[in-house]
Amino acid sequence: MLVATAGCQSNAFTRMGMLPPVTKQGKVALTLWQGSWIAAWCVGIVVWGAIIAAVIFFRKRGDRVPYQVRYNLPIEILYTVVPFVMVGILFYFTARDENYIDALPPHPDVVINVTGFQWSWEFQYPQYKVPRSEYGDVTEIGEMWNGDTPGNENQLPLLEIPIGETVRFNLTSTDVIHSFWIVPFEFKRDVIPDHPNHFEVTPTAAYSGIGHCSELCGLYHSRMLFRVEIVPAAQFRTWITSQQALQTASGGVQ
Ligand SMILES: [Cu+2]
Repeated sequence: MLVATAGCQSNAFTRMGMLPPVTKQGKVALTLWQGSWIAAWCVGIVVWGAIIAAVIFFRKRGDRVPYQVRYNLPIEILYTVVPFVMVGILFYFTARDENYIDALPPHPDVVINVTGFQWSWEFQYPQYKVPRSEYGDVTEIGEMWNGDTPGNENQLPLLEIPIGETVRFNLTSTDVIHSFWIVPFEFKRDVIPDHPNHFEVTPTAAYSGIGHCSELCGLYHSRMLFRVEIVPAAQFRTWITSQQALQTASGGVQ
């Protein structure tokens, strides 16, 4: 079963539109998504089969009025109970997986304070005294996006996280509601003013891509992007050291 699921997760069709997951939690979300599709297909096949059987076996064969029936208690009980059972099964697996995905183990290896604002992101690594991403000034962002020239990817704020360690995200907003979305996490969470949100992931694979805001938040919402790099732990530590050196050089660390 595990082997079958692992095999399934590598195929674009069996992932039903999802990207390959890059975290433990993403794998769980993907498996829930696939399981829901399998359940939906099973229900669909039964329903389509019943419709086709009715069309074939109970079609009009003459002018005689068909045999009329009223009340069939066993069938009425069946179609009341079966949907409850189906909802119960979907509820069980969803609640189980949500609890896993939402779990916040007490001692994360890496903590990142994410601040969303119109229209960019700031990433702070408080454990390492790396107080902000190297880019993230809102007026510069505005200028950067003026005109039709696409922005330079290297000017986007950078979020770098290590493979195989637990990473805690603390999400806050300084203005309106945003939403923090890294597509292959198979997960997003709202970033709400005066209401800190949290979640934790354990990255399992290297990844390099673009993260998004997924809550319409104003004029430049669609351009509220950031770079994501998931790298081996040693490379992550080297990057942290280089960030600390940069901060010291610019004289800006408290
Ligand atoms: Cu936003």
